[in-house]
Amino acid sequence: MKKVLITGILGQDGANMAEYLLDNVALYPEGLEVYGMMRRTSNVNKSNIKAFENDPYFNLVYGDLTDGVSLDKLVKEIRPDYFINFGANSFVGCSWDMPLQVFDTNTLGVIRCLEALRKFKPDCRFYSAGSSEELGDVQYSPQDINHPIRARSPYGASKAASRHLVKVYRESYDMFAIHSILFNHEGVRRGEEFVTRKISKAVARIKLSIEKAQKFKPLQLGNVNAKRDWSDSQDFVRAVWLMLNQEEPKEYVLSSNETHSVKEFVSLAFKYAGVNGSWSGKGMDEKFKFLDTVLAEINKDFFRPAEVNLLYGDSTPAREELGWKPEISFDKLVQRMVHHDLDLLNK
Ligand code: NDP
Ligand code: GDR
Repeated sequence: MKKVLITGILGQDGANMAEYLLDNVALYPEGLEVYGMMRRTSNVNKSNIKAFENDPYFNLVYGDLTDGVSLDKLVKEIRPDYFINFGANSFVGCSWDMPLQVFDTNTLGVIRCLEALRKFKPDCRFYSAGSSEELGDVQYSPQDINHPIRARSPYGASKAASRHLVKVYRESYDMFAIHSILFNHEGVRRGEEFVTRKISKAVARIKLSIEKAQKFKPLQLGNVNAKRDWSDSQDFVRAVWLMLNQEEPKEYVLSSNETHSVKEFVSLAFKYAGVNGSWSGKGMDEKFKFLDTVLAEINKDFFRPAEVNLLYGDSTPAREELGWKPEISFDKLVQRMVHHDLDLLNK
């Protein structure tokens, strides 16, 4: 029986990873059991795991990346064959407001996972999610695994530090431990404060208001000229599993190999909701409008103290060496997110 322990199970990637493995249990004749770790909160939101929470091969367990005792206990009791660390404070925007908490979770949390494995299950294969935010003010495009670390946020710095730690444990203790550079990835399980989900939810709300001839507040955004390399999380979890099952622990970039602006995402989202509009104006006066109706506008509250202006990845090695191929295009991703949020509102 292969046992997989996943942190961040209530988040986007943790839930998608668990669902992918549970959907493919039949591929593992020796058996596969998934353990999803959640932290204790007063008001738990289990919406991302609703589809598989009662699966016989799934177990929900408590633990916290800021608490090494809980991680030691889980590793000792479960004795996982794979440990996938998707748990993090993953919102770049808040990382200037709580840098210590971000480092505690994202960096010390990774040491705590590695220490638990080193002490109690050193042959377990460990994966920790790294980020294109580590690359920061990029020096060349597209960015590959050799791009220098130039983080622009406490979040980016916390992930960069964790990358070094994973390398140190891999080389010092001969552990199968990898960290990979993940460019942005989204989907219908995406948290609502991230820009793609914020847009798809607002577009659905505005579409419904227009249909009902009701007043609405335009979508409020920060830097709409930022460019990101957006993929679907469901494509990425397949690649993470391939990475964990390579012979040698090699690290990769995962990306769509395309870059699009926040503005493009907004235009496409309204298009898939059947709402016409276009961008006009400059700087703080930039607006997305249909005739005189403002659908989206700029709000200074959503700007960051420092911005990563352009992310554009090169995942050719992952495609060639792992045989991974993303299946969901940028257009399809936007369409799925908008249609999902329209369906939620129409329920
Ligand atoms: P989410 O924010 O959706 O999920 C993160 C999860 O981590 C949440 O469920 C959260 O719990 C949990 N968590 C937070 N703090 C702790 C803690 N102290 N102990 C245990 N669990 C904790 O992120 P994603 O799923 O999108 O991302 C997964 C990983 O990939 C993260 O490490 C992220 O930084 C990284 N990443 C993501 C990218 C993306 O575009 N999605 C790109 C690059 C990297 P709760 O639900 O209770 O808040
Ligand atoms: P990011 O994602 O910071 O790239 O981190 P986010 O969706 O928050 O921002 C993307 C870009 O959009 C700009 N932006 C806004 N962002 C938000 N959240 N809200 C707004 O209103 C808004 N307006 C413009 C941002 O400034 C930024 O340029 C994500 C997270 O998943 C990280 O965990 C992960 O490591 C990186 O992707 C790769």
